[in-house]
Amino acid sequence: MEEIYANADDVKTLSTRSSTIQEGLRRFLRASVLGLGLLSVFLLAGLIGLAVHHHNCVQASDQLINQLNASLTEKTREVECLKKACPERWRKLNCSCYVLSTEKASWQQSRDNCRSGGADLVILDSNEELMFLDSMIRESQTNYNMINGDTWIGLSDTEKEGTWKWVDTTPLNLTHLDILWNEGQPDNGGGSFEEDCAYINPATWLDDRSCWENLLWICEK
Ligand SMILES: [Ca+2]
Ligand SMILES: [Ca+2]
Ligand SMILES: [Ca+2]
Repeated sequence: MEEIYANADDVKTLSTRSSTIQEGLRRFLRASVLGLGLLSVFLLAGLIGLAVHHHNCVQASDQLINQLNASLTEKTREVECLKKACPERWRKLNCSCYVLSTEKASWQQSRDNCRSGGADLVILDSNEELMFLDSMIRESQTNYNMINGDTWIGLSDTEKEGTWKWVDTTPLNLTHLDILWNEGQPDNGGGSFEEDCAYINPATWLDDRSCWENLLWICEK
């Protein structure tokens, strides 16, 4: 009988130990899962951080390459400009060559004359160019004793009345230039002959004039 009780005690002890071991295992597993979960979160955060860093680095290097390319293009253009030679009698400013006529012609004839020399009637792009043209015309007025310095430029509204376009088809925009239409101009002739071609005098204001009239002209190439 005593032996049976002793065995029952042993079974109880074993059962208690087994429960303790199982509980320990469960805690260990829970701790392990929690630890692995935390580790995964840290790893994921690290990977995201690395990916963002990599993305930023790629973006920064792309930006740098674009800047270098733009700078190289600009420098190449500057070198080409410096190397560019203008024909005899032509004057150079930055990347362009200019010549002012010594005779007078209609706007279309003036343009044809420019084009036969690989140029076109001048397009006003900058105030520096305006000042340059102004001095060219004034100098010519003195040298050739030309009282009237009215000079055709590459601007007309022949395609559509009131819509002024340069000879390269870009629309007129005077906002960045120190030149305006003369007072009351353009007036398209004010009811007499139609005026569809523009001239400068010398380069201080603009006016429209009948294209068939004979004026000086400036070519640019
Ligand atoms: Ca120009
Ligand atoms: Ca007109
Ligand atoms: Ca006019």
